[in-house]
Amino acid sequence: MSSRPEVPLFEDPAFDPARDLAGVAPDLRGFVRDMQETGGAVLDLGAEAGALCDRAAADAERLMRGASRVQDAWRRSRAIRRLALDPTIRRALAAAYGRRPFAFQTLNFQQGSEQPLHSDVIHFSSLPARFMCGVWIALEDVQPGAGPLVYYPGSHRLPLLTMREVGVNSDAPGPEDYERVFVPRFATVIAGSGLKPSELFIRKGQAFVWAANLAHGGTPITTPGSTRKSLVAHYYFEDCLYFTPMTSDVEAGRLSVRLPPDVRTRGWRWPRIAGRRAPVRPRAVLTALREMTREPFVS
Ligand SMILES: O=C(O)CCC(=O)C(=O)O
Repeated sequence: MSSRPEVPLFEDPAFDPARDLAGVAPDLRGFVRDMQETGGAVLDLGAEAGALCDRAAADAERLMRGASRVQDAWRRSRAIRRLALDPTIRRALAAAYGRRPFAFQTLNFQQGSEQPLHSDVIHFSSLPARFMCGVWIALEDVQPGAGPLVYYPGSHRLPLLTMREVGVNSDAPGPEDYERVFVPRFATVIAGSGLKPSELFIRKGQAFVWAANLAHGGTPITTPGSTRKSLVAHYYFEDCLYFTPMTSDVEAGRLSVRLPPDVRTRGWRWPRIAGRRAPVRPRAVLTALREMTREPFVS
């Protein structure tokens, strides 16, 4: 993997299966093809994953102390860290993106999240664009009524929306603009796209990979008290610039550049542009330093 593509392999508008799948290992061609066609694909993590999922679920529950979500439990759970570093996932992502991935964040859920529809790219973006993805790992079989993940196959091909494009006229947008303006506007865009939703029913030890711009969210929980134990790991790819569009003025070129943690090394990744280290504001370095020593937190 010496030359770095500027577009993830499966996101290339000129993707040609006959040509582009020839360089992909035969057992991963179906995965890459699914990513290309729908923006999401299922992976089986193998025979040992079931026991690891049980340990990850127990660790997450202990760290949640009654809450329903914990972020970055990988810092305190070997099982969660091992799942985020799973070699099957890393190999598949490297094949689909053409760059090496690294996990930078984990989220564990005890119940369905009921999160509004969104695409991750407003939270975690990169230059070159779209070198980011989420991986949703089922820590138990997903049951109807437990608020399964919903996603819109094909939505990864829609244009990437910025805060200004949805109507936030600010050079320093923030989370409140996201809730108030972005979320409803995004729902309207998806409703108007003509795309149809799919719900995700996968088994313990399976993982669903979603492309950075794939629209997804949590459906309502219709069986009160049901659990939907899951682990979401977010990945960036090597040698990119990493930034947060939600707090950036993309059109003006004012990007909230970040130094994402690296789950494998427990350090961080310095953002790079065209093979060189990118300049980073001292505040971003301080944030990264704080992140390195932060305990998992619940919400
Ligand atoms: O698990 C879910 O219901 C949603 C998770 C999600 O949207 C995310 O982590 O980005």
